[in-house]
Formats: sequence, C-alpha cells, structure tokens
Amino acid sequence: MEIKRIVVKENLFAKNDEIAEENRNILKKHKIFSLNIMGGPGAGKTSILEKTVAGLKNRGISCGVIEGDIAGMFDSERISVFGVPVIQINTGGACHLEAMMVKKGIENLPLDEIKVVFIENVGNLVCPAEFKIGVDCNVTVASITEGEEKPVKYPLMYSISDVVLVNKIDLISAVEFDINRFTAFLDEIKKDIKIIPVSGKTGKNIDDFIQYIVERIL
Ligand SMILES: Nc1nc2c(ncn2[C@@H]2O[C@H](COP(=O)(O)OP(=O)(O)OP(=O)(O)O)[C@@H](O)[C@H]2O)c(=O)[nH]1
Ligand SMILES: [Mg+2]
Repeated sequence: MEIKRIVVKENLFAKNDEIAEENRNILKKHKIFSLNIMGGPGAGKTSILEKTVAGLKNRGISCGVIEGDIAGMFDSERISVFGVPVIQINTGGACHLEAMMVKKGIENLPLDEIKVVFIENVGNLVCPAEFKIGVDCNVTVASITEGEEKPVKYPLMYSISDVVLVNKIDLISAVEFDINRFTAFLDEIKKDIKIIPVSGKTGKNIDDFIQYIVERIL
C-alpha cells in the first residue's frame, strides 16, 4: 500500500514566517525598534526588563512590553508598575511564542505612542529560537548560574542572537563563572555578537544595554 508522507513542520514554519514578516512590516511602518528577549527559565529576563524600561522612561523614550508565559500574569504585573503599556500572552502550554500570538499583542499596543517594543519570550533555551516573530533584534539572557558551556549546548539560540546579556554578574565570586571561557564557547557558535555582562538585580551595566537600544532606535 502506498504510504503518504505529510511534512507538517515545514508548512507550519512557512505560515509562521509569513506572519512574522507581517509583524516586521507593522513595526517598521510605526518606526518601532523591537527586541525578542529570550533565555532559560529564571535567567533574569523580567528583572533586566524592569531596569531597562525604567531607564528608557527616564530618558523620555516610551516603550511597550509583550510578556509571553505558558500561564500566569506575574511578569506583566511586574512591568506594569513602571506605567508602560504591557500585554500578557498566555500560550496555554506552548513553550515559545509564535508570530500569530505576537501579532495579537502588537495589535493591542498603542503603536503611535511608542518607540521600542520588548517581547519577553517563554523561558526556554530551545523552542523560542525556532520560531521567528518578526523583530529587529534577538537578545539572549544567559545567567552565569547556568554554566559557561551553554552556547555550545544550545547552539541555535546563540547563533540567532544579536546580543547576549550575561546576567547575575553580582554572583560571580560565588558561582566561579569564567566569562572568558563563556565568550570562547560563544565564539565557536557566532562571531558577530554583542556581549554585555549585567546584573538585573543591582542594575550594573544596564545603561550599556540602554545605550545600544537608543543607538538602534529608528
Ligand atoms: N542575584 C541576582 N539575582 C537575579 C538577577 N536577575 C534576576 N535575579 C533573580 O532571579 C530570579 C528570576 O528572575 P526573573 O527576572 O523572574 O527571570 P525570568 O528570566 O524573567 O524568568 P521567567 O520569565 O520565569 O523565565 C528572581 O528571583 C530574580 O530576583 C541578578 O542579576 N542577580
Ligand atoms: Mg520573566
């Protein structure tokens, strides 16, 4: 009997890419610089966003935030304290944001009033890297508590990143993390990448990240 083969994955990605392109066009039309903030669970994505959103606000730069989580409102509640528009997307089980989910988020933001959109992806070092969402800049938050070799163990995530924020740098003496070893591993995966060691807790070097964003605002 003839066996039928249906390649579902490719088609799904193709449709996702199409919607990601629509997102890119909507954001471009409104001259909004957009960032996809990715990283493992608890790496410090929201902590860094709290400091970054506050810093941008102090500079008079308005932003919006889309929070992606499987369930719950914790992260959007943390961000809303800063008086910026924030949309919580609950994926209901999916371990990543897809372009259609992000599109719904974008459509609910006041696009004429903001210059920057942050999209915090679901905490996961694998799946978010596989789904384009149509942003200008992919950021991976790498916590030093995860270990130095993660770039070579999760190569796709690091290979699609434009910026790596090496977070929890305040814990460096306790964790004995060797940043040179980390950057050497990262260099094996991707050469052209901006690395900023930061602390989402103390705010150390968050200004460098803010400066990078300011320089890229359209
Ligand atoms: N010491 C220290 N703790 C941090 C730092 N950044 C975040 N944390 C702590 O790490 C934990 C997780 O931080 P979050 O900002 O919620 O991490 P997240 O990546 O947004 O987590 P998910 O959204 O659940 O994936 C919290 O207890 C934070 O206080 C840091 O730079 N230093
Ligand atoms: Mg978070």
